[in-house]
Amino acid sequence: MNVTNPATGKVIGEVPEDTPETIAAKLEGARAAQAGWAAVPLEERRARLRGFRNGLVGCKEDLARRLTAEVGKPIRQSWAELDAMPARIDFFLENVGRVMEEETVFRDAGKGLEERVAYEPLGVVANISAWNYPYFVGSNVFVPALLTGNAVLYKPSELASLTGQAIADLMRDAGVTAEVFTPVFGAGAVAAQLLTHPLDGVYFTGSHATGRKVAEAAGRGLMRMQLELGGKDPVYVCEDVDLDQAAPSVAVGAFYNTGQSCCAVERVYVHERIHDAFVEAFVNTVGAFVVGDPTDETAFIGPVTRPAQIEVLEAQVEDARRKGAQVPLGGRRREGPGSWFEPTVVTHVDHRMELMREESFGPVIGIQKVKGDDEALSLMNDTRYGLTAGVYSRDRERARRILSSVRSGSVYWNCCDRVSPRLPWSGRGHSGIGATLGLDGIRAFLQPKAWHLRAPRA
Ligand code: TXE
Repeated sequence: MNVTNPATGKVIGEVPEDTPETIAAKLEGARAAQAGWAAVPLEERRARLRGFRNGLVGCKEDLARRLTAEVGKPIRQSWAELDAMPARIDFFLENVGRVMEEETVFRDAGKGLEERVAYEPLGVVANISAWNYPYFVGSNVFVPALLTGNAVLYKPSELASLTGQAIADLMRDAGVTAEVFTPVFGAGAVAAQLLTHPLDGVYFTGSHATGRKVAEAAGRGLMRMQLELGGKDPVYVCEDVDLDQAAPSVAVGAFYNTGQSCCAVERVYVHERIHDAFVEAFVNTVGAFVVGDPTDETAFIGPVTRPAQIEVLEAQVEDARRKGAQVPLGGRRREGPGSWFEPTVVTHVDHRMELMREESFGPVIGIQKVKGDDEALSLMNDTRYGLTAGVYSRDRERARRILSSVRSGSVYWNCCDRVSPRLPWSGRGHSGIGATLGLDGIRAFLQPKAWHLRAPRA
């Protein structure tokens, strides 16, 4: 399987693609190894995952360059992803013990009866992952899965295979064997083949369309399933904000990682009283973002990682134009090698337009004028997705009122495009099922066992 640099269109590497036979053999190896791994004392499992964490820190520069080469992420943003990894892994290391702790929930000394709950790993789980933040979205699954005693078959995105390979190598160096953490390489067909096997769980990060296929496969095999899917995340900017703070904050939330974040701002609603001034400040901010060679430290916007997405962006902008929208900035693909799309701001939009309904997942954003909070809330909820939503206002109570009525897994006041290892990450509706991160994101890899214990009569 070739690996292509999206900034140049050049092939930069090769990865051996798995076949039905190698997948079956890997699964068998994982099955054989899992019980032994679960029997390793938690302290030792923790030590090995700490070794993985330290390995990431030790070769940060190489890993960042590799990530930038294969997905086109601007180098500063590759560094930032790697810099955030230790704290993320530490959260799991520090909290796995208390989540796994057995508890006595009932005791009757007179009858010699005790009831206890214990938590066991699921067994062998598949982690099918996305390319946009391969370290984040991968480790959200495989770190807690391994810590809790599961074996993992890790299928990185075909667009981030070199990074997947590097992650697998670091695991091995840290003493997590190739059977306990097994990479599986390939595209959709390989992932689909993997899911024909009897697994104990599938943890998927990716698009809604693929998530549905994974759900069907998980249903057929009756296996535990978790889906972290896309979004159409809204932000509402109230009339009381400081534009110099709000406009750049929302612009970065929309265009960071070239707009290819699951929680990127995808729709902006602005109170009519400040709409024009906000658009001006927003366009000025976005117009100043440096677009270019992602290995250059000044670059803020890089190529679109998946070439086919360029057509989606073009079609959304074209559909919006046809229905009356204006495009004060960008709007076109950039010719030349690689896959590039101009940072694009679209105004005078409404919900008849694809741009305001379907995930763009690229450097394109629509801004819509609203009359007030009620209209903003009803538009924010006019979607089948529900990953994140934000309100910018000086008034915390007003933001709380709006955000508590928004259907989404995470809500933000005066911030956006933010993830914390301490908080559960989940989606409503088409944005997914289950939660990663937080304590829920550790429990997700465990199953309870109920112990009914009766002491023999003396
Ligand atoms: O997804 P794809 P991508 C979302 C983000 C966007 C998408 C981008 O919002 O929608 O992910 O990631 C494999 N059976 N999130 O383009 O194409 C494929 O090989 C089984 C949400 O990678 O769906 C890859 O490994 N698997 C998020 C994986 O599915 C199949 C965080 C994803 O591919 C398959 C980050 C099949 N039939 C991104 N076909 C969150 N909510 O946390 C393909 N695959």
